[in-house]
Amino acid sequence: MSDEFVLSDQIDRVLVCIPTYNERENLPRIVERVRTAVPSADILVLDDNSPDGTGQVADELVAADPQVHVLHRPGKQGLGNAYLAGFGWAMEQGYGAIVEMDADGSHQPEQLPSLLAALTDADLVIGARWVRGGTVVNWPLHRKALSVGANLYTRALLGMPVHDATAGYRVYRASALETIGLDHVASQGYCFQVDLTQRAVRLGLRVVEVPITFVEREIGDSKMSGDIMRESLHRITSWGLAHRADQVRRLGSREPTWHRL
Ligand SMILES: Nc1nc2c(ncn2[C@@H]2O[C@H](COP(=O)(O)OP(=O)(O)OP(=O)(O)O)[C@@H](O)[C@H]2O)c(=O)[nH]1
Ligand SMILES: [Mg+2]
Repeated sequence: MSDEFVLSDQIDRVLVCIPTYNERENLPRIVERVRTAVPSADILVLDDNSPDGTGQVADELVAADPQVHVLHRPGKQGLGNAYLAGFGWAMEQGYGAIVEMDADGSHQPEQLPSLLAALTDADLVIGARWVRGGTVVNWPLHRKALSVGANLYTRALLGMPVHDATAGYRVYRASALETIGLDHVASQGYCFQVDLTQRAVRLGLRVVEVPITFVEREIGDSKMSGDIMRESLHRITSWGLAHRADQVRRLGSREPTWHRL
C-alpha cells in the first residue's frame, strides 16, 4: 500500500512513536509493516533499556534505515513517560502528525492510512475498538469485559462523548499537543490515554474515533499489571469526581463544562 491518503495543510511529516519493553522479536516486524504501509512516515522507537536486548535490535534497524530513530532511556519508566519523551522529540524535530503505536502488532500499521486520513478534520484521531466497525481479535471474554467496563466507567464519570478513551492507537496533530501542553502530565499507564483524551476534549479540540481491528499480541508478554490498573482506577475516579464537582459549581451559570465534539 502506498501513501494514498492526502494530509491537509501543514501536516506533511508523520512520526510513528513505538514504545518498547522486551519486544525483541516484535520490533523488526512492526517496523517493516509501518515502512510498507506508510513509506513516507518516520519511526521513533522508545526503548527503556529492555533486558532482552530490544535496544540493540533498534540500533540495527536505525543503522539500516535513515527513517528509523531510537531514544534509549535508562530504565522502565512506564508507557506514558516514554510517549512524553517521544512527543517532545517529535516537536523539536518539527513533525506535523505524531502516531502512538504498540510494538506487539495489536495496532495494525495497515490501518494507519485511515487514521491519518481522518486527521484532515481532527486534532486527535483515536483508533477505536468499541465503536461500530471496531473489533478485537483473540481476546478472552474477561479481557473484553475489562476494557468495555473501563470505558463505560470513564464515560460515565468524565461525561466525555468518546467510546474508547483507553485506546492506545492514536494520531495527534503537533499543534494539538502544543495546545494540551505536556508539562503537567504525570499519568504512566493506561490512564495516560484517558488523561490526554480528557485534556483534548476540555480544550475544545476535535476528537474523532476511527474503527480498528485490534489483534492480541502473539509474541512476548503483556506489561499490564495490577499497579497500572490501580493507577487508572484511582486517577479516573478523581478526575471524574473533580469534573462532577465542577459541573455542580457551574450549575446555574451558562458556562459549558465540556465542549461538544
Ligand atoms: N518504553 C516503554 N515501553 C513500554 C513500557 N510498558 C509497556 N511498553 C510498551 O508499550 C506497548 C504496550 O504494552 P503491552 O504490554 O502490549 O500492553 P497492552 O497492549 O496495554 O496490554 P496487552 O493487551 O495485554 O498486550 C508495547 O509496545 C510495550 O512494549 C514501559 O515502561 N516503557
Ligand atoms: Mg499489547
